[in-house]
Amino acid sequence: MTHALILGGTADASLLAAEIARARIDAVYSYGGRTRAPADQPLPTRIGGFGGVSGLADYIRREGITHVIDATHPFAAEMSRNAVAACAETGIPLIALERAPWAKAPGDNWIEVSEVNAAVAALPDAPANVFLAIGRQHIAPFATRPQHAYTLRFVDQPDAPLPFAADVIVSRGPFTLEGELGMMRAREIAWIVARNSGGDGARAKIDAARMLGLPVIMISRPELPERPRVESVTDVMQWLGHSTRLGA
Ligand code: 3Y8
Ligand code: NAP
Repeated sequence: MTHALILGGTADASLLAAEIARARIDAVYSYGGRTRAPADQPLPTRIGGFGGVSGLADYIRREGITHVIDATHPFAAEMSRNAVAACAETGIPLIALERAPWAKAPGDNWIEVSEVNAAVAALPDAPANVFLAIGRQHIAPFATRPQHAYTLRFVDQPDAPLPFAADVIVSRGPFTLEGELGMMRAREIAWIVARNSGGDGARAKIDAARMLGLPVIMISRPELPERPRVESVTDVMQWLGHSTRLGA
């Protein structure tokens, strides 16, 4: 009997939850509790960390989880690493639903860097209007470059002082090309810092930057351990159906 755990928190995870609910497959959806009011899901939902690898392994055993789908974000590296370790420990099958990275298109002006400190170093010395489209958790390193006028974008209103003076847009996306173009023009944005999240929910800023001829400092994804990986909800449903057919 299938009882799947979806490690969620992305648009793809929401699409998967809808499909699993439609197929009446028994599953639970999991959020990390990063945002104040995460989107409702058509499945029983839990919110908050498990307590590391051991906490997740205990959860899997206690709840009788038969399949784990890691549909988190490519930058949710700790959750993904924990899922690999906990599924190895418990012997429960794991699959990752992970969208492909954005590929540079003709006309893109990307400066590709490996992590956020390199992104800070890639900014110009001369003061500029900089759009940091990397959320809330990893902005502190930009405090070493206070000469810039920063625009940030958060899902929720900040509940603590910012590490540097900045203007905050509160919006949870997905974002539109028109909206991104309007915002960048109105704020005379000259630089964008982004993470190569892939997917459609955040790519409008990349297309807007290309149209406006703006440089994008693109932070590449963290390394993740080897695990079975698919890019479509259909492939996950087949994986579930296949394992279910074998009575796994
Ligand atoms: C809590 C669930 C849906 C899901 C929407 C996707 C698309 C919009 C684009 C920009 C980039 C960013 C950020 C972003 C996007 C989707 C998707 C995506 C980027 C929600 C959500 C949760 C989170 C957590 C949040 C992080 C933050 C990252 C904002 C819900 C809305 C910047 C990633 O305040 C915080 O602590 C926010 C933390 C992790 C990265 C960061 O470090 O700040 N996502 N985002 C999930 C949980 O608790 O488990 O609230 O409903 C989900 C979505 N965010 O149903 O349509 O699928 O990618 N999320 C990045 O760098 O790309 C915004 O502004 O251009
Ligand atoms: P992370 O740094 O990889 O994870 C840190 C810890 O948060 C994990 O070890 C786990 O705590 C807990 N956690 C994370 N995701 C969880 C989930 N779905 N269910 C239960 N616990 C979870 O994670 P993150 O980058 O902060 O991402 C958090 C959430 O936001 C994820 O759901 C992710 O899909 C979503 N999201 C992230 C980004 C991004 O840019 N990182 C973008 C869009 C959406 P324990 O160790 O205690 O189990």
